Amino acid sequence: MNSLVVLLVAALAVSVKCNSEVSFAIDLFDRGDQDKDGELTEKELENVFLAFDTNGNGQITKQEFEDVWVKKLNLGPKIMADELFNKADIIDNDYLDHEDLKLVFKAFDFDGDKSVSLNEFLTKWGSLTLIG
Ligand SMILES: [Ca+2]
Ligand SMILES: [Ca+2]
Ligand SMILES: [Ca+2]
Repeated sequence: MNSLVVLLVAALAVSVKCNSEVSFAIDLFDRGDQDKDGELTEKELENVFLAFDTNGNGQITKQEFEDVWVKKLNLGPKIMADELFNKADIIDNDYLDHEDLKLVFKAFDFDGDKSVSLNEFLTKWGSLTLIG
């Protein structure tokens, strides 16, 4: 897909969502994009992973995910954390590890350039049906 198509798809995906949901997604992207270059790299996603892996054992349990999402970062209700956790747990074994992380990154990186742009992020995010 060329970037214009990606842009159009992103615009379509976000247009059916309410504004608060889009700004929420942009806020999430912004938190992950530590060097603020408008792209999420695998390294930046890895840092997000580390923030959730509170005991540092390389696995994020649902409990850890909920605690960080709801209490530490105050991003939303537990039910939303649960749903995101289940979507991210692509290798369905009740914890998130680097294998899941790789697949999540791939799912967002539509053009395969090893970097997730804001458009890619919004397109994928718009296709996730989240509660709230
Ligand atoms: Ca970046
Ligand atoms: Ca898993
Ligand atoms: Ca990309």
